[in-house]
Amino acid sequence: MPIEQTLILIKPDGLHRKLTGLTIDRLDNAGLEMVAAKMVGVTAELAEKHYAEHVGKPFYANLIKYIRGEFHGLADHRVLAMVYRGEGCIAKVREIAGATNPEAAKPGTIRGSFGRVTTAGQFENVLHASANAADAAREVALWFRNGEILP
Ligand code: IDP
Ligand code: MG
Repeated sequence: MPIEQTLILIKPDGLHRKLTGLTIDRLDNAGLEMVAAKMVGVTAELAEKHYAEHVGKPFYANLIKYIRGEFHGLADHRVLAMVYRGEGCIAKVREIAGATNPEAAKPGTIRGSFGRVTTAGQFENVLHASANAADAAREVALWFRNGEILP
């Protein structure tokens, strides 16, 4: 398996519910290595670039509010952004994260254990993890500059 990099975001619900440590612990125990990390204030522009593929979907407007912390009262619209590196890292992190819809995610995955679907139909699923190699390359470049990632 190739050595890959992937983008992980601890979303506002994950920060609000203090699930950062648990998430990092699970990634550590899967043998994956953190090679970059920073708190980021998510501007509307960054949120819209990150979620460009979802423009026009019924959940899009709330998705932009969600990733900017507007449902969780977070100061500065913050998320924790990280890059992980390792063999087959992209698929491994998706497996640890679980399916997009927390109701469908396997028990024991982060989303399956801790995600929720709100009464308004919003998926609050704790973390973002790049879905494939093309997304990972685009997303890592969107959130981090070269010098911020360990060589
Ligand atoms: P992913 O985060 O597992 O890659 P995507 O399909 O890329 O899933 O969707 C991005 C984010 O948009 C999801 O993590 C979730 O927060 C939200 N989302 C996706 N599909 C729905 C939906 O059908 N209803 C509400 N929110 C959704
Ligand atoms: Mg996605």
